[in-house]
Amino acid sequence: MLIKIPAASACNESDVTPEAIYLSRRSLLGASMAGVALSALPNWARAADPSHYDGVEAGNAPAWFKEKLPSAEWGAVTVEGEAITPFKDATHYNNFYEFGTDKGDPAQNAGSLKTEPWTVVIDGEVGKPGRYALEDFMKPYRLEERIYRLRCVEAWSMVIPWMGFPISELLRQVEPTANAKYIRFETLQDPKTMPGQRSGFALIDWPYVEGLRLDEAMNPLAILAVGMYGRELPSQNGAPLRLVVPWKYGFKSVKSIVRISLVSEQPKTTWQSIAANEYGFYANVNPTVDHPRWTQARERRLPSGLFSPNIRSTEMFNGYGEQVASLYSGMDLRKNY
Ligand SMILES: Nc1nc2c(c(=O)[nH]1)N[C@H]1C(S)=C(S)[C@@H](COP(=O)(O)O)O[C@H]1N2
Ligand SMILES: [Mo]
Repeated sequence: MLIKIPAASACNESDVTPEAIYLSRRSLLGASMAGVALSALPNWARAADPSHYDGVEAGNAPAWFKEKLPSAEWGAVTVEGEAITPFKDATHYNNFYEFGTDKGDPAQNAGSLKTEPWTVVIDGEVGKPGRYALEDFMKPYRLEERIYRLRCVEAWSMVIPWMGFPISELLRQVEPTANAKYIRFETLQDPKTMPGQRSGFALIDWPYVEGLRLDEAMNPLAILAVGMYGRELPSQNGAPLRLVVPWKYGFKSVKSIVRISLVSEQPKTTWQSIAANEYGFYANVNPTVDHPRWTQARERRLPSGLFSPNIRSTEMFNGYGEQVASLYSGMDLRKNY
């Protein structure tokens, strides 16, 4: 008798294209996950030292990054008792629609991104607006390693050792005015090097935009990252400068930032503009508020095999409630999803 085993691709999200289409599939996958027992957590944690990360592909770090490495604070924030996702997975399973909508597309295509020279504009409601070469923009900051969970709205997650600095330190430099209520981040728009911006397929009105309330941006966990796994950011992970807000769904953590604006009104953000009923401005990780088409109570911690899925319960605020819950006291998180 012939036993039918589904081809790996039949259940592999990496072969699905726009998030919208991928999402309709999620409900099927969600149903099949319902009966799966939670697998045991790996109960080992690695020392936070870049030499301990296996399989890290050597990069080609700019001089300013190399100069900052010796004074970096390793393991400034860590995740206890959860394995760090292998470098290979963190760099080959990506969402970066500027380079294509398949999970493998960014690794394949982001080589065309030119990160040197790179300019960052600071504007809007600030005392000190400016336009900086990245190496000048970075001068005031010491790098910290922040090992954070990353929970995508699509219900998969990773643990990634980022290198960056708190946004609060940037805000101290640029001096927001009394009118500044939100911070808005914009990704590079360059159809010449970003093939996803040349096709209308992703439904995105480029450039990709994200934002935070000013008090969220001031929270010590909110960082701007320039590296991961002890090296500079690989292009597919949002080189050379990206946001990381670990208590929110991954789509808030905008990549390859060229502009940071302090604004008085809540910015119009990319995924909210595409489907406001599915993706809110807040996008706090919340296992009790399901996506309209699938549960957010569980997640696949990558790497996760087709036949031995590594499923775990999703934590409120992605496990960072102690640090961030007070930002939302008195707010209805069911409405403000
Ligand atoms: N500019 C831009 N930023 C982006 C995205 C994108 O498509 N474009 N995808 C987001 C989503 S949905 C996630 S889950 C994270 C993924 O980050 P990673 O690939 O480094 O894991 O990046 C976010 N930042
Ligand atoms: Mo995501």
